Amino acid sequence: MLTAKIEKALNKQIQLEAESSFTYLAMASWADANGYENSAQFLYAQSAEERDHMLRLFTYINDAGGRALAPNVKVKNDDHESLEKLFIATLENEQKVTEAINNLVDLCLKERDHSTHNFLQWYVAEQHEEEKSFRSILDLFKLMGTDRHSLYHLDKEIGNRIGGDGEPENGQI
Ligand code: OFO
Repeated sequence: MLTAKIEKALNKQIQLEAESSFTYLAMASWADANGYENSAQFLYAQSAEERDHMLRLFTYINDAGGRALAPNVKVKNDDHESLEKLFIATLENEQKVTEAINNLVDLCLKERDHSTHNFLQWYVAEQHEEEKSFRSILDLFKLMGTDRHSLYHLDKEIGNRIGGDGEPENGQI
């Protein structure tokens, strides 16, 4: 049984996962429209992963006797100055999500909700992988540079990461 506080906090996390999903969808579209086809595929897959994260929360809340609420998502279809800037924004987004997960875990300890605490450990590990994944993409920009030739190869390399360890596996289109 979930306390009202935990149920509310889990529903807030649903909102955040949905926002991540749509943010990556908007980013994928920008990448697609700007000729970065492989990065676009990577981001479409990442968007699908975030939707899965959201659905996991739905199932958990409802299985625990609560009620998961469909999120109300407003997403900006931002223009990005460069592919590198776009990936800087992805890492910042992941860091924001990690902080939210950490706060949720703290709340579970405070409320003595060991079941939800246990459930959230999957998200703790996932956030570690996702931050690692986006950080390693940003390292590529430093290693390879950002001239046109480098960007062509960089985009290919990002595409190669789809389905690799800790990388997006679902939702390739
Ligand atoms: Fe949902 O894992 Fe990232 O944001």
